[in-house]
Amino acid sequence: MDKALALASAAQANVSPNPAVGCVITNSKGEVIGQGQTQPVGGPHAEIMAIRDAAARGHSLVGATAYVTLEPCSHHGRTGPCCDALIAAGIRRVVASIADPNPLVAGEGFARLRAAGMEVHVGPGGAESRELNIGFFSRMIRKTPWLRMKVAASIDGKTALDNGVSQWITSEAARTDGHAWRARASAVLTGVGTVLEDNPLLDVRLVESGRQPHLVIVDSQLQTPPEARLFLPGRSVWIYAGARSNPEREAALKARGATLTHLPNPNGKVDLAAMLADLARREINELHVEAGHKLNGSLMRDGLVDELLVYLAPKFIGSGMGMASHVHAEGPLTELAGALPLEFRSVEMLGPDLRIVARASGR
Ligand code: AOF
Ligand code: ZN
Repeated sequence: MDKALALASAAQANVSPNPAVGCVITNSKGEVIGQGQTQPVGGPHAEIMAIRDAAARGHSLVGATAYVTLEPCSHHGRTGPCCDALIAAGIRRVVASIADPNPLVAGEGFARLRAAGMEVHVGPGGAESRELNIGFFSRMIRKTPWLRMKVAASIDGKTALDNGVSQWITSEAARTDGHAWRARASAVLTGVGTVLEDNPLLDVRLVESGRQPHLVIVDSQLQTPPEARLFLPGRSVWIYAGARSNPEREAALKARGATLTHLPNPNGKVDLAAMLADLARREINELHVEAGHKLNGSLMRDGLVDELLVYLAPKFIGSGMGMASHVHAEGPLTELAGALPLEFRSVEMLGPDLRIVARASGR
């Protein structure tokens, strides 16, 4: 199963909106005779790749065991059911890490395998598989993407100087690592403030990647300039606006290929929770946020942040902007008990910087 998990992990950045799955098939002596991993969307699943691999290597699958990091699917999606392929191949036993939370599968895959007389064992690697596919599980179960907020800050928590200068607080090593996290996300989210200030690309370029995440912009008043650099060939840009319409600007942005959605809250700004639900409907699993202190603050205040990816540079800035502002709707905190509770998941050195992953308590 460790090998199957490693295959799944290697597929992770290429398979959104599908979960990354690995599959290893062994013969009755326990020798590996086939292996595979999920292919980019529309392509074969891990089990099919492993069955094909074994066949290409001339092995019979009769009586074999398949180790797979997710319940084999039982439905006809973009591809056919893996269950049927495993049964047809003559496999005798399936060891799976965890049930598929997709309501179209959700136990039906295991039931079908058992009905065909197969031995099914569920559990090994379950936590790891779920972690690899945390966005997929979030979308299927909570109907909202897994929201990971990336912040680069000085050791005193500043993300920019008072004059807005923020490039570059952290090192090249930290920025490259940031691109690896962008690459595994289904989409990158930013705010129009960042677009106007930095004219960023927000694409994946510092690491190899077979696909570019979609780009989502929170733009209440439709201020995104149609000439912004972020309109890259072949990349989808989704802009969420508030109540105000601006037909001329909308036409210019659509001409650049943007998809526009008005989702106003009662204040006429973007309803962020509704936007996340909409992004889940658009099959966004992990949403990687790189925004300024205002949008960060709104996401925090509304309890929408699942995870923080914080790069800390060994620089002391002293003045300047914090990671997020207006986090507390009631105004500045007067009691520490009101602080948003997090749990540290990991801490690592990247060149001269630190990377800290923290998760909202209970997520
Ligand atoms: C598997 N093995 O490797 C993966 C699975 O549209 P489709 O046909 O590609 O199906 C996508 C669904 O299949 C996805 O939502 C999830 O439930 C499951 N993913 N299942 O047996 C795999 N990636
Ligand atoms: Zn499948």
